[in-house]
Amino acid sequence: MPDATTQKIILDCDPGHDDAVALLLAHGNPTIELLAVTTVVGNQTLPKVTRNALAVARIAGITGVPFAAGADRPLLREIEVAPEIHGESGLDGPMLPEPSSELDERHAVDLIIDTVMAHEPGTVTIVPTAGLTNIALAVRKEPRIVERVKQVVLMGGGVHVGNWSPVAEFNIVIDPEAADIVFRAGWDVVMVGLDLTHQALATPEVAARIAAVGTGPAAFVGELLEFFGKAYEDAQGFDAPPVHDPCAVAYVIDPTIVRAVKMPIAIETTGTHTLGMTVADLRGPAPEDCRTSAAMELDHERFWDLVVDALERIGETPDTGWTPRAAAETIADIDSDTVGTPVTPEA
Ligand SMILES: [Ca+2]
Repeated sequence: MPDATTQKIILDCDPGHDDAVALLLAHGNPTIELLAVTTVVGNQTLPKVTRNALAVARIAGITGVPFAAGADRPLLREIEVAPEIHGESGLDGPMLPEPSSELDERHAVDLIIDTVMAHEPGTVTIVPTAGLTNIALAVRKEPRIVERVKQVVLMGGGVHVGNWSPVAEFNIVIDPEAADIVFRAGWDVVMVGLDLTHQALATPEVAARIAAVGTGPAAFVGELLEFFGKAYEDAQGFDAPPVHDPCAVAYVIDPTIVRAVKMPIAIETTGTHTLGMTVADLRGPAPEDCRTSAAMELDHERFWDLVVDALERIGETPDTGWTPRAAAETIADIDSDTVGTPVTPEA
């Protein structure tokens, strides 16, 4: 039951392997009350990431939470997706079940606005783990959300480090104008960027802890991380994949897991070589009216403790519509032994 320590959040995402883990963490952690989930073009096209969000919801057993689809393109820029990291589906690796729930009929922007305005001021945190198109549109459509929201804790950016360019991170650079609106809106923004998320590596030890949970949803996360790890190794030379998005949820659950530093942060929207850079002013002490901060250090152990704990609490879920790959292969083996003819897996 929600109580005074419960953190109400809206998760705005583009699943996305790490978005899926963020969704599972938000669902499984007892201090988070997930009010709504919204999707936006990003890692893949809007139809794909929206389908993925609903598939993850089925596997995780998330019911009674509205899901809505939002912007299918950035404010000004052409669509840029990330198949080299997330595959053609946006969530390659595991076999995905058909969604078993319907989308909310509202546009994501309206669901965000309605949800914020329906709750007490200062109680709702927005957690964007994707491009900031939906959030920028919500600010423009209903500016009163700015003073009503408790804080915005977003995965994106980095203090002068990048992954999509030398100095720009994907979520910011795919819609820098939207990011500019969000960072300048006047609410508290915590930038959980690459400085922090590159510490959230899913090492073999982490994978073993997740596997040891022994449930379907944990096996699903294992398959996600296996694909994600290979993609990160091939695309960016990582030994273990940085699992970005759940870091933002973890900060909301327990800010002591993260060291965040107050600093002015501006979004570069015109740079020839620096488009999408989150320009942080490190010239020290931040001015009194500074509303932005950057997450710099992660307690790796306690972060993964939260993820494992969430998976343990989720446990087995009914009607996932999902079969772990190992089990699917075993079934195929048994069938071929029994029947004597090879079984061709369905596409
Ligand atoms: Ca994401």
